[in-house]
Amino acid sequence: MGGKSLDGGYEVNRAVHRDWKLSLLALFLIMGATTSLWAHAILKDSTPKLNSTVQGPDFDITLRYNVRIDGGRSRVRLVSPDGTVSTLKLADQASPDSLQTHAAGLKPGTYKLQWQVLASDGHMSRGEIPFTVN
Ligand SMILES: [Cu+2]
Repeated sequence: MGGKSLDGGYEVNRAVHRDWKLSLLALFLIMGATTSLWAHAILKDSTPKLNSTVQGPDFDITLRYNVRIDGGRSRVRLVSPDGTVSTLKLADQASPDSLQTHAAGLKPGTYKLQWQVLASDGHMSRGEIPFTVN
């Protein structure tokens, strides 16, 4: 039982199997890297713009991305100067790559928008937009 030729054959089989798994892993890594290059949501433009000053107390907020995003699974939160965080109610998407909402009753000070969006490829991205209200 278990002669040299059988053992040898087993070793070869295992080596081939391992190579096949490594190739598959490499393929998935390459696919993942490629996908992440073109499909994650990247903020292209916003109102207010990054580090800009806007006139309060009320103004519209628009965030535009490089890809389609799922508005139903995206969130925009407003961080007030005192650290209070409130979730802004999103309007219906005017275009598939953008989010719209509205800020009301803001006193002068420094604020931050925290966004979290689900891109069309199923990946979440998040970011912050600091801005000032006059
Ligand atoms: Cu992605």
